[in-house]
Amino acid sequence: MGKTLEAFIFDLDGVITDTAEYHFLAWKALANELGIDFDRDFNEKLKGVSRMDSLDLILEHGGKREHFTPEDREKFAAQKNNHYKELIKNITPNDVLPGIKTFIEEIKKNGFKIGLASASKNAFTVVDSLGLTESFDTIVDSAKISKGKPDPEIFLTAAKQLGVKPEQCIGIEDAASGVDAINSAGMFSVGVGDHEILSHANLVFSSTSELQLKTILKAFNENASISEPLEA
Ligand code: B16
Ligand code: MG
Repeated sequence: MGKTLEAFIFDLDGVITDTAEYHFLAWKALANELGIDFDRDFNEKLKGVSRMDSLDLILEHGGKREHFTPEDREKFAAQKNNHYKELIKNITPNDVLPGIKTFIEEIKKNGFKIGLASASKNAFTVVDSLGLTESFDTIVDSAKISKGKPDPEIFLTAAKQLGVKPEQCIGIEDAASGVDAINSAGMFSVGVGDHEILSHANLVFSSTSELQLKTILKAFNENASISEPLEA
């Protein structure tokens, strides 16, 4: 028998809500203060990447990695996070990205489970402000995850918490590192955003408003029958 689908595992920033923009603004402010150029192209590399790893990438990008002590780096990360926390204070249920609420309802109506696999330590606060806490069967606590995306750990943890196998899951991501994490977890990957950036995904939609359960299920089932030998 082919694989049976049991669950959808969502990324948060850039998929459920546009906090990706707030991360960008907060990192840009810090980078500029440190005299480091920071544009949207470079910001792509930080999507889905943990706070400290993002800071290291920025310092490296500016050729300043060796200029600062671990204490300085902790201070910079805290500064960025405080700025980010200010920016997300005004999040309301109206900030859920277009199409996501209906998509989640459709998933639930069809009896699939829903998990959240966000690298953000602010995920619980953001989901709460969006009024979506009850929509998730499980939310992974990123503080308990030791390896960031593209490592599959966070997606595997979400599947485990849901009590399903990775191959029974579909992961949804806006970041290349997140798509790679889903693929390494052995799940079916759906990307939302730029087709070129998300070229490793099994299926890509240009925006959240285009997410279609029917199309995803069809692609998942086709993929399942290709990747498993047919029964005699
Ligand atoms: P925090 P996701 C990720 O969330 C963001 O994409 C990434 O830009 C951010 O650095 C990371 O969370 C850590 O966030 O500083 O709030 O702990 O896309 O995995 O939902
Ligand atoms: Mg994301």
